Amino acid sequence: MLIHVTTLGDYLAKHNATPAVKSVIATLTHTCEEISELLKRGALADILGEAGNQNVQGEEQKKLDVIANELLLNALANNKYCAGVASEELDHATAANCGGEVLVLFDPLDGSSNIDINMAVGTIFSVLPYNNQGQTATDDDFLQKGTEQLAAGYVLYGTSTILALTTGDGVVMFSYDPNLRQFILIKDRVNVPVDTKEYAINASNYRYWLPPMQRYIDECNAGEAGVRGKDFNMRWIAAMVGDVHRILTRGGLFSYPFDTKFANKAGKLRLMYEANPMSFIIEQAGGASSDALNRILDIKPTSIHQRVPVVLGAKNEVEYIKKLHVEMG
Ligand code: AFP
Repeated sequence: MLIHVTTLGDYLAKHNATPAVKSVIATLTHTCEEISELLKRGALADILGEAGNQNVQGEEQKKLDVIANELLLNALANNKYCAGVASEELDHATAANCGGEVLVLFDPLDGSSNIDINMAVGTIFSVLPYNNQGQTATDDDFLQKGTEQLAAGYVLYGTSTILALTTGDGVVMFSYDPNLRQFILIKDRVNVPVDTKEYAINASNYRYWLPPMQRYIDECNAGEAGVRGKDFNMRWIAAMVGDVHRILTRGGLFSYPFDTKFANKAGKLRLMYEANPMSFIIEQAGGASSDALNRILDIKPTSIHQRVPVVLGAKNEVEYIKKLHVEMG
């Protein structure tokens, strides 16, 4: 029996994105296949543990952070359409091919604290237009609003390897078939319900949050007897890719809100490698994304490693959290 499947290649061939966008998506996803293979072998591939150095954000790098970063960098450097690359793990953007048409940004290994405990991690990517063709790309070329993104996606390395992708025309989802060595289409219209009874937040930071966020979580936790009139469930994967994937699969609300834990950080998540691509995906699936007050995709970046508070998922919850922030000041 011949079963017809749509591979990522089939999907891209029919899709009306530019050749440059299709080509970098193919390069990114091929490299993610390699990362997925390494993760499957784990300790046997000597990829677990610390790399012994810190990234630009002062965070300890894991071996796999470094390996995934290098694999992606090398692959994109050889893609003629890619003018430059910015990574969460690099101090500055790296110029690639000055004749290129697009810039690629990525978090090579999101959720790195999960690597050594054999839990879900992911790769997040974003594609922007390159507006200085013929010149060498610099950090400044990357400082574009999220609304400018041509494509965004993530690969979740979980019990199976999943790709979620948008080029601004809805969200599609693929599952990697290790036998065929191909991503196979599993959902062609992903939809995030406007309401939910499930939230994801690192509640150990409660004392550092602003009062409106404390109030929101208090109200959720008061359940049916409280003002929300319903019981909420809580989940936290400690890898944004995993939490966003759950929201794309069964709905929900995710937040890494503003907190006062670290004086120089407005939140933990990076605008350009995490918040923008995930916000593009969530909005394209019918959800909403904000920094609690403003739409993430409208933020004009001032630095490639900028951090932002993030509230995303079910539209009505994102709106409700904004209302609390407006009312409570
Ligand atoms: P890394 O980018 O360092 O792997 O961190 C992952 C992450 O930015 C995001 O994916 C998680 O939602 C969040 O951190 C988890 O943070 P906590 O460890 O504070 O819960």
